[in-house]
Amino acid sequence: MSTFASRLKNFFGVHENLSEEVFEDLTDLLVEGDFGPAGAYRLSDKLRDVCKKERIDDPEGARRILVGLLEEILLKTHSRVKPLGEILSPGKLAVMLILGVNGVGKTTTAAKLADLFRAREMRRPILAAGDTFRAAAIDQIKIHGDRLGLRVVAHQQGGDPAAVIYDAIEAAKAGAGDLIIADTAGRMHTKTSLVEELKKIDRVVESKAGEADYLKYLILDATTGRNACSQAEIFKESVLPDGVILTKYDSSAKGGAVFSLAEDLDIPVIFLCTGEKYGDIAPFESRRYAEEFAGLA
Ligand SMILES: Nc1nc2c(ncn2[C@@H]2O[C@H](COP(=O)(O)OP(=O)(O)OP(=O)(O)O)[C@@H](O)[C@H]2O)c(=O)[nH]1
Ligand SMILES: [Mg+2]
Repeated sequence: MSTFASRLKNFFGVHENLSEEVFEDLTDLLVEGDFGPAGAYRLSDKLRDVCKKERIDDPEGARRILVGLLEEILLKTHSRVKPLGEILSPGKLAVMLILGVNGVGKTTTAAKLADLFRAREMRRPILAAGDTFRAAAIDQIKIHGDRLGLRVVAHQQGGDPAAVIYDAIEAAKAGAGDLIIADTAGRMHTKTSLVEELKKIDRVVESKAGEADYLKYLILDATTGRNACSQAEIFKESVLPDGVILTKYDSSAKGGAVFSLAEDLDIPVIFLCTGEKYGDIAPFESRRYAEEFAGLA
């Protein structure tokens, strides 16, 4: 259990009844847990209303209601997320574009996804070395390719990333694979040229992929708290992500930002990553996440 989850657990444990103060303190605590202030108020108010209506007067009962309300927030966006086995259309080429700012875990996650979809969905992934910007990025993805025994399509450093992904799609169409997972360079929103480059990659993939499934995953680092929401907001303006993959959830993340992603930005989390190994990735589960956040799991 994360430090924050145990604080939330203890919070309910120390109160004997549900005074007004409890709801006020809960609002503050939710904000500390990376909830947005407006969302934290809304949630506390709703919890107070439900407790009143259902005549719940004990903090443990309130916590059970809270978990239900947290799950409800997630389900607004997560009910449209398909289970792992239905993410990709059978027999169809698929392209996954991996996006995010520097250091969030894009390259590692690209390799994890390749491993997961090969093992669980019998896919034949090709890794596309779309980070042509950073020195050593191409070698890094080639190392993953070697370890996993996967084909890697790469050009020279400084090359056009859209061209790399174009070639990977060509290779797949020629029979080398049926799932392209394209790494990209980390980019900050302040770098207009990189944002423009991203739009170009998106246009090229969109037209080249044709009938293929095309999924854009935004990688967010759970330890960055509310900053993750700002990143998502900015990416959403240039390339709309189909979903988020939340990394480093193992590293004492508080986790409240995920509720804002759903409630304010309408972006669901598709996978949760909990470590550096290939197997440390799993489909996101709303109920479980809500329980863990509230210190119930
Ligand atoms: N603990 C933990 N570490 C992770 C996770 N995912 C990635 N990492 C680590 O985070 C660091 C950065 O990962 P990369 O995959 O290189 O990140 P990136 O976004 O490709 O980085 P740039 O290409 O430099 O923008 C590495 O040390 C990874 O092992 C995770 O889920 N948990
Ligand atoms: Mg990288």
